[in-house]
Amino acid sequence: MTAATAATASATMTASTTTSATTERRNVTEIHTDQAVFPPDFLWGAATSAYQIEGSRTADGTGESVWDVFVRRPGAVEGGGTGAIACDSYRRWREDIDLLRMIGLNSYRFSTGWSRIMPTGRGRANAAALDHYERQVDALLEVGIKPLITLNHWDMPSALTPAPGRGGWLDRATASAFAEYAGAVTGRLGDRVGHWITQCEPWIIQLLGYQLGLHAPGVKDLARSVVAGHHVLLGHGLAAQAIAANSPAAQIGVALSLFPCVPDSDCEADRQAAWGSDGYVNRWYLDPLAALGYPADTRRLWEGVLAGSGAGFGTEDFILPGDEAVIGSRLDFIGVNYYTRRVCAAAAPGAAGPFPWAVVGPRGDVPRTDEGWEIAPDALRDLLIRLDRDYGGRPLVVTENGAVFGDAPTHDGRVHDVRRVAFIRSHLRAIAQAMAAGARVTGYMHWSLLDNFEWALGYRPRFGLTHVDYASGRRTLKDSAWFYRQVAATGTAPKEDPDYGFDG
Ligand code: IFM
Repeated sequence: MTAATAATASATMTASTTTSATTERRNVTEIHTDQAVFPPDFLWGAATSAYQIEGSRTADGTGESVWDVFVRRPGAVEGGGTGAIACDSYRRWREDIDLLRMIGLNSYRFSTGWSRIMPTGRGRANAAALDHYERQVDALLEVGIKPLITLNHWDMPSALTPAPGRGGWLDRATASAFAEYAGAVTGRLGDRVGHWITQCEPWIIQLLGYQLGLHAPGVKDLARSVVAGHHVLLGHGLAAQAIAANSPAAQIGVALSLFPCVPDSDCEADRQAAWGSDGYVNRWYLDPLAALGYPADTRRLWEGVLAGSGAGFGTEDFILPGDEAVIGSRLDFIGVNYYTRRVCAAAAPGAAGPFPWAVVGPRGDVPRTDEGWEIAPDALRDLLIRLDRDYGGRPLVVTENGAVFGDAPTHDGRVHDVRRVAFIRSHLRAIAQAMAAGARVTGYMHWSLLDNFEWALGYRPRFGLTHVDYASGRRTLKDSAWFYRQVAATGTAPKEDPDYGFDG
């Protein structure tokens, strides 16, 4: 995408929205910066999640999670992978902290296991699991690493899903159960942890967990997925109240999977398609969280989908009076999980499916990760500028950004993942450009510290700064980790791919 088309897309979005929190506009074509220098208090971190790295699924009285159940479905996970061992981090967490120290990071985003702490979903919290995370938090703080804790990174207690296709986020009461859990964790750790991320990727939970059935709990029901998505957001609002009660100074946010939606062409139909897709993927979550209420255009879309599907209910049946106020009651920062963009065109006349757009790109010979995702750092720059403009200038934390590159250790024992180095460098420069344009970006958490369990894709895709040999659990810092170490140490992202010294 050229700067000119980015500016056009950005302008289109602004012109179409009626909910913009600020009238200030910035012209992305005017950004020029050769110096990617970050402020001294910038959070340099890496991210993981409990189910993806921990293993030890029954340790310390851990309860069964929806993922423990889902991985048993034949064919649910590529290669038959499960979270039984993963990176063995529930036992090897001290080694993981050593990795963070070796990379020189000052922050670490990880999640507490929901089903470990609330084994039966509700009621008494499991003290042994809280002790475990308390030890981890204290050890991080001791070495000067700030913990950013995610509360729901998808390992809901299976006790909250009483039967296939029932319960979970389909059930309004799950939002209260989640707030109980948030209260239990922050009751123990709220005096020491400054950043809380309630939900990880509400859209992905709704899409993969309830619309397409590709993630736990494996529900495949478009109409009811909208109900689930609403309850995830309601859960954020209720949890935020519980966190604030225990930790008044806490910074509370949500990690949103944000995919900039850009039109395939300049024609009006494609621009409308991109805006519609943006509502479905991004604004449906951002707007209510930022106290703007659900966007009217996407709500109309869902009304049409629900009516057309014969669901027998409309949005007013589950978005109850007062819900939007709860959802929008607290958002101190926006967590940005950015991987790639969506190129959208108007759906072909007569095309099957409920949505009036089609994701048609990227087209042609664009740079891609080993998973085929387009590498598009400029879209991150534009996204950050837009978030700053449209959502009240809130602080933005890049809570995830990363890529699948399959590099393995070579004869010299090192992992020369030079494409990940280039990926990190280009995305950091994009962030710096957004900051130069005024966006308040306060941190960058690379996904991920470790190669780990990539959900339905199992252990094949490798996202880590650290290579994990799953048979032995052995960790090897990749070249990208050494590069990132230089960045964190100097607070500067170089313009060119570096000739980095790997002394380690
Ligand atoms: O591994 C996931 C993570 O759990 C949520 N965000 C996207 C990552 C890569 O797919």
